[in-house]
Amino acid sequence: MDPIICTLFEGDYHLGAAALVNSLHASGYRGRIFCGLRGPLPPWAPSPQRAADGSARCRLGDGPELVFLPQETGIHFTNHKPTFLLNLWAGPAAGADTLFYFDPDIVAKCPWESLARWAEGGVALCEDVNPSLPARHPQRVGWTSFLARHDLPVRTARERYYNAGFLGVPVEQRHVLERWRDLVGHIGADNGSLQSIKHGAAHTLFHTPDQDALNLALMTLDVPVNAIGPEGMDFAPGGSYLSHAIGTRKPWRGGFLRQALQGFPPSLAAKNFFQHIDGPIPVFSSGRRRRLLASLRAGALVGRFYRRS
Ligand SMILES: [Mn+2]
Repeated sequence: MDPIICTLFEGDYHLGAAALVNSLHASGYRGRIFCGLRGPLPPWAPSPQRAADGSARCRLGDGPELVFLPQETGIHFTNHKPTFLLNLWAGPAAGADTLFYFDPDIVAKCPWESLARWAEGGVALCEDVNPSLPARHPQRVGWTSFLARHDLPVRTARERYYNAGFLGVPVEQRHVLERWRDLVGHIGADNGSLQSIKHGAAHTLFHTPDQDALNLALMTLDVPVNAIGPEGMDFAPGGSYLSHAIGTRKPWRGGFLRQALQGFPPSLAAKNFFQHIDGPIPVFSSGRRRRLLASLRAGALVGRFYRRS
């Protein structure tokens, strides 16, 4: 079976998911996109057909087909990722040769063929904002002791730190997801909770539990990683694959002029989000669209003259 794409969203992240779907449509992807969600179906879903099990599906013109799957979990969605992917493979996406996950604050910038190639023979990943995490970094030294306590020896010396907002997993490497899920559980037990995306300070052993767990999983396995540097998500200039609007200033919430006056001009990811707001899913009403674009232009103008040093 062909590759499958999935994402997870709740609250106003459905606006980001709509832009993600539009960007995948623009890339030429015409397969299925599984949307795990909490709460009601997004208002932009065109005439969804509901099934008895609570799921719903709809098709966007000539594709892709969207399948909405309500998720019953109390933990933060970011910590739910590996379980969600494994459930897909065990159920509605059974037989898929590759599973791609995208955060709803990501848009694709390149043709689908380039994204599909990313996961050939290895786990597709992108390096994070701070991409260097040497094998003997004190953080990894702490992680190694943690792994030993759970009878998991380090099998591969990793030097880079990957972002967990996007990944592509070929079926031969599905065990990465199992290890990732188990480690999210172990870290949750250590931290006392899986309710939040961040925990403690940056030097805390597990500051970003789900992403740290993915990086730990890679230390314990000898799977090949097909990686792009931080430019792959527009964390650095020169990228051509994805754009990832990380942090709390989500582009669909606007406020660009105010942020620019505070020294935060609109990010490249914010600008790329607005490349994908029109179709096939209209993400905003025409009035809201106009106000957001005016705010974006004003923020960009201020940002040319004024930025935080
Ligand atoms: Mn994200």
